[in-house]
Amino acid sequence: MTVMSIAGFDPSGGAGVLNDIKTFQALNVYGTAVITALTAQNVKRLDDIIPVNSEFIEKQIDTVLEEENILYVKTGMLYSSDIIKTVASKIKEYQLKIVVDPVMVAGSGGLLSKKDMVNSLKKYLLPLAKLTTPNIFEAEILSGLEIKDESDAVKAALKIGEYCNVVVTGGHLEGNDVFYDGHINVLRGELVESQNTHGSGCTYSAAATAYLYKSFNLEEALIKAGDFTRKSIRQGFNGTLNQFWKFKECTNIKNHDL
Ligand code: PXL
Repeated sequence: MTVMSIAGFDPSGGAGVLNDIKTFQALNVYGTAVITALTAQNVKRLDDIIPVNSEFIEKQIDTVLEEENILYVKTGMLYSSDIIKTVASKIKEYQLKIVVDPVMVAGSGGLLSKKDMVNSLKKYLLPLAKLTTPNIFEAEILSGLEIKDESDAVKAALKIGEYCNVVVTGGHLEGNDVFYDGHINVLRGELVESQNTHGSGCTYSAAATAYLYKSFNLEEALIKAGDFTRKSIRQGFNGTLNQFWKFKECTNIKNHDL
């Protein structure tokens, strides 16, 4: 039994499926990964995107599920309406539990989604989700509301909460996360001032998925995911996080002494 990330490929290693696998691994969870799109990018800029065709995405999911018993899926960059429909139908077919990270733009600002994908996300995928993890920008698009402070984030969470449980992540809310699962709960965090944040949304969502897989309840999983992400940002280097802060023999950081 294990988990799967269905997301884009960021060759810089900071976000997308590479980030998700690193996060799962650091939390001692075996990860599988289905790629929805290739990107050419680094922490500073997004150069290009090649989406994977839906038929091939289906094949990746089907072949992995032939051999692996997947309990939780985390979705990241899905790019288009077509890919969302494909993924949603596979989630239904295999009755998988999903955490949806509604990825829309890269940390560098480049667009990672087509315009029409937001409606499909709401129509096909969010109703199947156990949780969605928008940042402020994504929560504004999903709710249609402007978010300037915590009370706006609460309003947006209530709106998005019509589809599924939601946590509006607090990178821009002084580090506090607004969680709604039928009740509003503000998870107090602390804002980590750092340049090493490329992939922080992916890390948070993947960590929440790993903790849910380990049978923590939603609130516990989110508190732990927030803690894990803050520590990974603090240990980050050259623009990205380092999820391997737990390990004494850390071979994953970019400034590792050879
Ligand atoms: O952090 C959002 C994200 C998700 N998926 C891919 C990305 C990024 C950000 O750059 O590249 C593939």
